[in-house]
Amino acid sequence: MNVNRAVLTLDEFTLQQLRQFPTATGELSRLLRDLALAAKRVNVEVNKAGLVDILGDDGSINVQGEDVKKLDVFANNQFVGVLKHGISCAGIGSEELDDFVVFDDEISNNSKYVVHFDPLDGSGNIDVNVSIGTIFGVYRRVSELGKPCTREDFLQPGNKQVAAGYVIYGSSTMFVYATRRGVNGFTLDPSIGEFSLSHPDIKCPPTGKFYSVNHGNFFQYNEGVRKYIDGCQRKTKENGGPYTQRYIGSMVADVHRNLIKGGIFMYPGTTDKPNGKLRLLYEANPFAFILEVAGGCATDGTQRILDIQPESLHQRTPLFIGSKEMMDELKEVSGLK
Ligand code: AHM
Ligand code: MG
Repeated sequence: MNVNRAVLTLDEFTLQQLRQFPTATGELSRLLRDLALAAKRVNVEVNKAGLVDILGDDGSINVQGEDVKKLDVFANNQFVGVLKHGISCAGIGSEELDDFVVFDDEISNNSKYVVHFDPLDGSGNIDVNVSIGTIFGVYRRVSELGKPCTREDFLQPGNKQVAAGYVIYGSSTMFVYATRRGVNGFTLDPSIGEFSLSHPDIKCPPTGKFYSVNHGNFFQYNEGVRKYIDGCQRKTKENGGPYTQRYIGSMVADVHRNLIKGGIFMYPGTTDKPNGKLRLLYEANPFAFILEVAGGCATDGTQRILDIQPESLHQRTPLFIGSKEMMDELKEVSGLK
């Protein structure tokens, strides 16, 4: 029977991939299935978020604020829960938690992977109905199997990721993940409650028209970055322009658009915050991995994001990421590396 790959579910797809490696254990497929399950649960709550205004006590800013925070915590609990109760993950690092969590039970101690995630990125956007997302990076542990995982497992550079992905809770809900073999996108089909393959083998166009940056910080960027942004505004038909500036303020949505359509996303260091805002382990690294597999690249301005040796769970990094040719031009104009 001929299976139309456009309707393969996420589980079917990962199993199909697995069949090409007869020695594989299926642990990564299970891990992805666990993450997709948590994503579906979060999706249900995110979709109801607007009702808070109707159902809340008095609709004051305070109540809304607390509720938005609760959704962050809810999302975190869902992802921690599926990974802890699954059989593929030895421990996690999360934006929501102060420190790494080592699961330390018999099954988890024999699991191959550790996962970093931001359970609900861009959550400041919830109360205005703008897309938000989940971001994750998966690493093979380096510590001895059979024992609790260690700090060393969590502090590996991004080039050691075996998989990375994101979920976008937008006009539709998508689950996109990359392994070294490719990037594939799945859209949630609400009628069957499954993620179905809608964007096979995603490649980031080598160039595009979108540049995404917080212009409000313009005068806090260094001279090279300002020069590049100035150049983006001056692009004409003659040199690949004109460009369009698009900045949602929700990294998952901004980078997703640029991945599909071609573009560049920047969160540079500022005079106030030299390392910018974004976090290395669960924001920059997963996207850097995905973009590189798709043909793009990512830097902190001095080196490849994926080569940074992490020192702590919540460390921040400047981030420049996107289509290959636009990144080359950024480096040329700004003097960044
Ligand atoms: P968060 O982790 O607190 O949600 O912040 C991360 C978000 C990114 O999704 C987005 O790109 C960035 O913050 C926007 O920040 P700014 O408003 O400073 O431009
Ligand atoms: Mg975040």
